[in-house]
Amino acid sequence: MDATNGSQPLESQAKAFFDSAPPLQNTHQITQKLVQFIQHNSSPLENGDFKRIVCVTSGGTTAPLEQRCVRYVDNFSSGHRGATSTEYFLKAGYAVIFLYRRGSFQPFCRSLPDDPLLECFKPTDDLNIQVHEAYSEAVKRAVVDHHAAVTGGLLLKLPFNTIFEYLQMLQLVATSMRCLGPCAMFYLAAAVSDFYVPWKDMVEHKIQSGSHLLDVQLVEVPKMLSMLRKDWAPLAFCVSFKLETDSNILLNKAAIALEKYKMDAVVANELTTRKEQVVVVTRGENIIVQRDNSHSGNDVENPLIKLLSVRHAAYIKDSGSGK
Ligand code: 9Z3
Repeated sequence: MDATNGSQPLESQAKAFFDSAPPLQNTHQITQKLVQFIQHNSSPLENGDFKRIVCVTSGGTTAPLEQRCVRYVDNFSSGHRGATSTEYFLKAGYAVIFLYRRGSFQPFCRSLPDDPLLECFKPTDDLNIQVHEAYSEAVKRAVVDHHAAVTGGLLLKLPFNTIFEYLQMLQLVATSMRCLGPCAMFYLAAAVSDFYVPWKDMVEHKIQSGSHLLDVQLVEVPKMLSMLRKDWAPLAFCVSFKLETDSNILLNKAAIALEKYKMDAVVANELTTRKEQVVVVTRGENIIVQRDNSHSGNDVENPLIKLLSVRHAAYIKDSGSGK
C-alpha cells in the first residue's frame, strides 16, 4: 500500500472528499431526526438557561478497499469511551447525539454480558422466556434508563460504518447544531481513519488474491476538525482525542492538535491505560483525570465529563449568551 499527501487547500480537499463519496443512503431521515431532536431540546429551561447538547462520536471508522466491500482498513475503538461518556453526559443534564460505529458498545449496556440476549434470558417450563436472576437488576436498569433517555427525547443514536458515512453524518450533525452557538459541544472520541481510497479509484469487485491488493493507493483524509471549527459549527465547544501507544510523545502531540485545530480541549490517552487515566490538555494547563479505584463501578469518564461540563458552562458564560 502507498499513501499520498494532499497539497491543495483544505476546503478543496474537503470538497473533493465529499463530491466523490458515495452519497449517504438516508440523508433526509437523518436530517429530519436532527431537526426534531434539536428543536425538542432548544426551549429555555425554567432558570432561563438553554439545554446543552453534545455530539458524542464513538467507535472506529472503516476505509473500504472495494466498492462492493469485502475488505477494509479499520481503526481500533471498542466504543466503550463513547458509550460510557454518553451515560455521564445524560446524568450531567445534556441531550446527546450519539454518532456510533454499528456493532460497537452502546450506552447503558456496559454491565451486561457479551451476548446479552442469550445470556440474560432463559426459557421457562412452558417455553416462555424470563430474565435470568443473576442479570435481572442489570437488565432492568439498562432497559429503564435507555427507554427514559430515548422516549424523553434526550438521546438520538445515529450509526455509521465507513469514513464516508461518518464524515457526511458529522457534517450534517454539526451544521444542524450550529444554531445552538456555544451551547453545542463536540466530544470526538471516535477513532477516525487517517487514510482512505477515493471512491472513484476503488475497484468495484472483490480484489482477487495474488492481484493488486498491495498496490492500493491511499490518500490522506482531509482534516475535518478544521472544517468543524471554521465552517460547520464555529461557536461550539470542541473536544477532540489524541491516542498514542508511546507515552513520551502523547502530550506534545495533543498540544499540537489543540493549536492546529483550535480545539477547546484535547483528551490525551495512551492505549493500555486509557480506562485508568487521561490528561485533558487545554491552553492554560494539563489536567490529569484518574479513575477512582475505591468503587468498582467507577469509570474515568465520570470525573472527565464533570470537568468538561464545568469548562463548557464557563465557555458559554464567557461567550456572553445562553445560546
Ligand atoms: C480515542 O482516543 C478514544 O479514547 C479511544 C477509546 C479510541 C482510545 P475505546 O473506544 O477506546 O473505549 O476502546 N479516540 C480518538 C482516537 C483518534 O483517532 N484520534 C486521532 C488521533 O489520535 C484524532 S481524531 O490522531
